[in-house]
Amino acid sequence: MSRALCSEKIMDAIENMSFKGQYLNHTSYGNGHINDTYLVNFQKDEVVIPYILQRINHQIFKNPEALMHNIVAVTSFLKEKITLRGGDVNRETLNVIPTKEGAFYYKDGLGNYWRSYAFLTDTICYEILDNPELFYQSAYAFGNFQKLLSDYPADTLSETIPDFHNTPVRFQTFVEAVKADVCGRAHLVQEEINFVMEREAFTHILTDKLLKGDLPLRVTHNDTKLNNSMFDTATNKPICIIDLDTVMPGLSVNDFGDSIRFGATTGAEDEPDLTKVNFDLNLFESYTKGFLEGCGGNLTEEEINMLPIGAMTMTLECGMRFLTDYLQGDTYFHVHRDGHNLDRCRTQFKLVSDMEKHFDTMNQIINKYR
Ligand code: ADP
Ligand code: GN1
Ligand code: MG
Repeated sequence: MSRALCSEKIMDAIENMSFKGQYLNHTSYGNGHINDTYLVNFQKDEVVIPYILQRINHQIFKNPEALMHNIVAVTSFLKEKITLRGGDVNRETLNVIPTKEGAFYYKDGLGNYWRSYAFLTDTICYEILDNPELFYQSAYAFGNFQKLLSDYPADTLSETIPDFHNTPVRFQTFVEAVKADVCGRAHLVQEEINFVMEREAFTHILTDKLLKGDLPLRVTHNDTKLNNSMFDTATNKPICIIDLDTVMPGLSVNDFGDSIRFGATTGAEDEPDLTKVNFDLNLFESYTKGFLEGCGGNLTEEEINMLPIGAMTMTLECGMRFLTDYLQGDTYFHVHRDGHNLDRCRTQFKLVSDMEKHFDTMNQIINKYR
């Protein structure tokens, strides 16, 4: 989409949302890799009202209608639980702002899907942190999110991305991308390709356990990055779990693992200097403690046993997905520079190597808090 057209389409979407007051301005917002996110400001009676407007990435989410149905159903369910615990439904879950026609999304003339949320004011979104206490808090929130959804009727949820965390399927897609090599980049990343190939057997551990019934299928978030939890500026504790596009049946250990790969590190996900990227066992310990407490005794023995494998699987899978996207020409994740996906892939593989070295210590930490 060209910039001018894009701006015109954004204004069209804004006009179709039931925002209150007069339009002031809008700007690109956040660091999500998938959707196009905007902050839109309106003014009513001298008060500025901010909104989040998102163009849903419908190349990735093929059925935005079913996706929005999931989100509205899940947030309604969460609101009942939040009310029961005496919480604030306007701050502790996402609130979809309907279109002027009362729908949960707006489809424009070009086939783009737009949705809007109330903006969570007085919150901070951390992209990276080195503070174990804050990471503990994030872990508690993601664990508790899963606990709150433990009695959600899973069969009513649509699978918004099929095989999202099916790591062996991700491996196959990666192998096909290497074979096809549509951009002629494979020769540049032979070391990274070998890194994945050597770990094929590892990619099957969790899916095999799921098939055998050793791990339960639960309703999970599936994208538990630190920047998908919003911290309250007043308390510096997470107030709301966001980015609910991938809430669907999944494995609890993957929710644990996805947070670890993004957060239990000394470097950013896309840090080009790998000497700055190390697996941080202190942060791992804080997250473990918080997640197990947040899950509130809901996890089985085997789920707890598998937490370190979950961390390694999600880190390897994510690195493999970045590498696949690099090979396929950067069509999935938003990129902001040449080689961006390759830098991201390398940080993940660095962390996998570190985790392999510290596997015994990870297990000892898990045993301390089980
Ligand atoms: P993506 O799927 O692209 O990651 P997200 O839904 O996570 O999109 O949104 C991207 C970023 O926008 C978030 O990391 C957060 O910083 C910000 N954001 C999203 N929703 C809200 C909200 N309701 N209030 C305030 N900020 C938000
Ligand atoms: C994407 O949407 P965002 O930026 O929170 C991706 C995750 C990856 C992550 C890597 C729907 O998350 O699966 O782990 O990037 N989301 C989707 O940073 O693919
Ligand atoms: Mg996000």
